[in-house]
Amino acid sequence: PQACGVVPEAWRFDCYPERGVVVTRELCEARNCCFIPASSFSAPGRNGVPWCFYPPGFPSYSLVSVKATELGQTGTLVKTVKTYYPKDILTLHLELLYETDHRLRVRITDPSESRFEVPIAVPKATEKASSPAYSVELSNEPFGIIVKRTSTGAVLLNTTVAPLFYCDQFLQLSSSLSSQYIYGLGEHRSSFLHDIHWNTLTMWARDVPPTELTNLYGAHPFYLAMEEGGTGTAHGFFLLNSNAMDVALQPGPAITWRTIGGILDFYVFLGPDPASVIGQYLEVVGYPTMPVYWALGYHLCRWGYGSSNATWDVVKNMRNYGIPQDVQWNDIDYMDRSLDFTFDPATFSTLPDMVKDLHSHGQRYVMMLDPGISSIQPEGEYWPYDEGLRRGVFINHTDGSTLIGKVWPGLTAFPDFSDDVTHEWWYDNLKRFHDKVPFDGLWIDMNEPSSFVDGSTVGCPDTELENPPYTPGILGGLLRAKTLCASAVQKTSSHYNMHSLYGLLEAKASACALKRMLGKRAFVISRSTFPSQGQYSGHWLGDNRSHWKDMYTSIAGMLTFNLLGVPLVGADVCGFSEQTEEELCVRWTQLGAFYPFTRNHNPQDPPAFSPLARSAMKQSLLLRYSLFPLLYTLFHRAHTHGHTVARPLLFPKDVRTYGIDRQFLWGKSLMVTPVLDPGVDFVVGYFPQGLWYDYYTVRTQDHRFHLDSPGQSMSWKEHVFKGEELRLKAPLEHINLHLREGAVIPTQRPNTTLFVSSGQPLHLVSSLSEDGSAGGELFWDDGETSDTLETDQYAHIVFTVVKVRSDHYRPVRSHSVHGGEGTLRPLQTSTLT
Ligand code: MIG
Repeated sequence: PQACGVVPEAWRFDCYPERGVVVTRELCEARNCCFIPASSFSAPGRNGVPWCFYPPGFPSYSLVSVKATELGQTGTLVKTVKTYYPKDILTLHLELLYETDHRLRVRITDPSESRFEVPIAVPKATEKASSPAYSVELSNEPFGIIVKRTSTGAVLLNTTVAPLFYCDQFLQLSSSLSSQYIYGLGEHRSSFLHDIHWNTLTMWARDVPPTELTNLYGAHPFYLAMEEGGTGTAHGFFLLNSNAMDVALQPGPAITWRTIGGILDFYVFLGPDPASVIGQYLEVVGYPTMPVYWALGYHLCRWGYGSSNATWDVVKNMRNYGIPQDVQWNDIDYMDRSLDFTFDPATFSTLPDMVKDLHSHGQRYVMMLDPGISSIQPEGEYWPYDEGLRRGVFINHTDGSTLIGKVWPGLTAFPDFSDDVTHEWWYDNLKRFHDKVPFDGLWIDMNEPSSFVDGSTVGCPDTELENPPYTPGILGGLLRAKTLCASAVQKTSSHYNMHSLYGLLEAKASACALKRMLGKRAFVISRSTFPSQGQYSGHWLGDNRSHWKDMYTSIAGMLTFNLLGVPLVGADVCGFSEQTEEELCVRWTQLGAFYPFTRNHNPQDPPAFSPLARSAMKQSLLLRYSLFPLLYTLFHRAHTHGHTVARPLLFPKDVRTYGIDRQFLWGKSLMVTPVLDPGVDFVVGYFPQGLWYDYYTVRTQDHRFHLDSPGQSMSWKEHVFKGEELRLKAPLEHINLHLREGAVIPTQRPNTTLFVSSGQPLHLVSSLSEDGSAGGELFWDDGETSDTLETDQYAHIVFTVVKVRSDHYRPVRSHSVHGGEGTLRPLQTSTLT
């Protein structure tokens, strides 16, 4: 092909993305692509300029007819030249849906045969948007869609940059990006701001300790983008597709979505600010659930307590030291021979008593369940399997036999949570177990699903689903690596299509069962996740290590899951694998006190450390508990408006904040600047423009800002930041917190459980802006009844500080938006002082 040389490196779209192939000129030209070894050193393929790329004019689809519809437009796409992959679909149906003024949906489907679509409920528009913030241009030859922001003319999407592929098992769509500022695209271990320098992010649920450039436990094909030009405007893009896929970022800036099934069904969200982009995305996939209050307390867990008495001892120790703890957990070692819905009759014989003791202290109990159900117990001895077989709940091979894999209990079958029959069976199992051990919530692990044998004990058939013409860059190189056969049969569709939905559907089954059984809000924490997960569960970030680096990357993970609609998220505090050290564990407990979900997992509970460390940990947990009214209110905002709880320090007008992931906010006002390095007693933080108060001093009414440099205390009034870095004091027992101007936040005197602290008087902490005003709010209810909003059993109070003449007294006015003495059924009644 001619004109290869005119394609700038940054705009070369990979024509040979297959791994494990040395791409030669011959192979490349057989695809009618350009072959130019890149000028700068880079290996051909993954992490550099592709040597084999599409020439301008590579055959693609043409748009042959367009007509207006009630909601937008439809059109037909045709193609005459086949691609180098099998089963091109040469005629396609295009549908543009102007769903709201801020949301455009585009669907490209096969008009002659229906294809797999992700089984999650999305809103159905009934009317075309009347004044959309976007305009759509269609290019006919080659076909492409160009979406612009009407107000600025910014191009948000332009799919004409590379050919469109639509083969049965290879669908590829490329687009220019409006800037290099891309966030989201979980689940990966990376910085919060993605690197677009030839960075391919693969999605396919996988059990693996978080590693860079590897597909991890969850799949989230959504990104948030800040637009170029300092306008501060943001938009979002969501590809509603669950198949294994690559998302290739390149410096163009451009993106390529390469998925091996389903349809192309995507949304563009117009924002215009990052928060509203996220809200618009969550309008589609669902707002996160309102957590039960104790979900926000401190959780302790360990793999290998070994006995219920050892577990109980930890709880008692925590009580003796007066360290807050709401929830005690057990890992798989509570089970009898790792069998779900059993407990070890010898080592965990006192488990029911321990749980009762927790309850009598206002504490809760959560234990692990794995999806694999042992298939090798003698008939009549293990109800979950026997009954599961009877009801046909397990995933099968194509020949109808039960697929058997291997997990902790040995050989196991896997429940198909895409089937309602399975939900009923899951409920029955939970109920039977709950009659023995009255647990309060569930920890669902290994639900990628993970299996220690690839595919099944008898392998997998050699079919197109098992060996697709193209396999994205998944770890292990095969779809079945450490999981089930792709060809396995589930009620809704093949495992090939359903794999990455396993954790979502198990969480849904678990949350629904808990709610039905306990009559309250369900608590579920899931390892594998998919869009809309937040409706059913929270997430922990998996098997991190006790390393400083892992503590740092947890912030990006937490922020990313917040923008993906799973705000109840945190990493294993102090690290999961390897041995933690005291200093690390203190710093991590401080940071963890500001994870929306804070759980210490492994042999490193606070009482295990020196008095100094223990007291520092205790202080940070008390601090968290004192902020519970704020945290709870933020979760209410997430639940009702799709807001984030932990939020990036992303100030749209300040490009210097775009990459910050060593600091973050709770809501819009409380800034957390943790220490992330060993051996230091200071930390450098960025202060965006405006007035910031040191939380500890404002809390005690002393408006002085203690600065490390230039060496003296400055009055807060003298320090309006212009957007600058500051070196802050951070001795071991201290985590820096700052309150942004204009806030009123509700707090409470802390205690060792949230049940007790929520009965303490409420206090307001306010940080006035320069004009003397401030505002905030409180949402309060009984903390555990479902749907208190719908049933009017809550209070919502708005606080405002208004300017008066006196400089010293600025009364806070509170205004009850809803509720009051009569209707309020709080956890415990609190008074406002
Ligand atoms: O193969 O249940 O991520 O938190 O302690 C390991 C044992 C299985 C992985 C979880 C981890 C848990 C561990 N599990």
